[in-house]
Amino acid sequence: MKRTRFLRLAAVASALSAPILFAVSCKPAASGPGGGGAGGKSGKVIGFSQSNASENEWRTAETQSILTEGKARGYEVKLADAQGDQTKQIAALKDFIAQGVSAIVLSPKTTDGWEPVLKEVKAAGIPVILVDRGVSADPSLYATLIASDFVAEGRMAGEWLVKKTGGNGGVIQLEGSAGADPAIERRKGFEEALAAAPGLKILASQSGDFNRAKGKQVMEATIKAHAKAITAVYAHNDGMALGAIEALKEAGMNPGADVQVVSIDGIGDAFKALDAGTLNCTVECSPILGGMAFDAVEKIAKGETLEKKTTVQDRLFDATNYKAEMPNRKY
Ligand code: GYE
Repeated sequence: MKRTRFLRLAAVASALSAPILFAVSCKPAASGPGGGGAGGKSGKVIGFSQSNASENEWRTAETQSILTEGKARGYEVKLADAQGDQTKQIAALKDFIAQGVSAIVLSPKTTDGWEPVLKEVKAAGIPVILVDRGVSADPSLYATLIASDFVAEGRMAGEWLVKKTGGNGGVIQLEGSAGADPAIERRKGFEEALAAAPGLKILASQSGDFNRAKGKQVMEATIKAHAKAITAVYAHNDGMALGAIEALKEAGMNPGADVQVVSIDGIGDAFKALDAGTLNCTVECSPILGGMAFDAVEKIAKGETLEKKTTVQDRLFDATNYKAEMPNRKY
């Protein structure tokens, strides 16, 4: 591992190992429109609720981006890692209210179950900036959502696969975490694209929880069930695709050649797998959201009203264009 990368990871690891959240109450919650948009508090302490900091490299990069950007702009960022448990995330939001943070950056684990706590946050006058995933709640409860268009990502992956396979074959779909916005929407977009190719059938569709080891396990099980009928794998993130590639190799199959593998995120290891020829395509989904998140924090503090959604632009990489991009990858 290169020294700079090691230092970056070490910095994130030490931030993550900090106790969840304590003390440092700055000031009592001010009244004001808060979560609705304009009129946030002007303090410099931000609560960041991360759904699962150790889920994968993508999430490590996102955490690092938020922490680094906050520090660069003179904020204290309080990181609360919910370790994949929404109950912990809700408790963290309540802690942030008690501490009187000036804004909350929330990366929600699932779409459902947020209204009651977001109402409490709004009543405390604290604006909420959603990053990377959306929620199904009244939009007046948050200031803005900064995320990719997951349906479009799934559709791009599906259209690529239809073209590449000539619209024939058997696909295994490795889904993200149940109930998470990107899992629901990446499935929707992909299946919409496959509707145009009745000869390309989804043999099995199962959650690998956005995690490499789980992606591998699910792939092992589906190989046992479907063996030679598998001609393609679509994973809702690169981590699961990389796990699936390991499982395919161990089963004596040939990922990248006999089995087309397409996924989403565009992490560094996915580019290495594109280079090795074991992964065929990745649709980018940037975790470098710190700049946009703190732009939102600062606009809210100035009383500006934000668009309800800022869509992060994504690109598709495959054998035809990945090489030129390799030196530019930031995660
Ligand atoms: O693709 C995945 C992660 O919410 C967009 O969650 C994010 C997704 C990302 O853990 O790798």
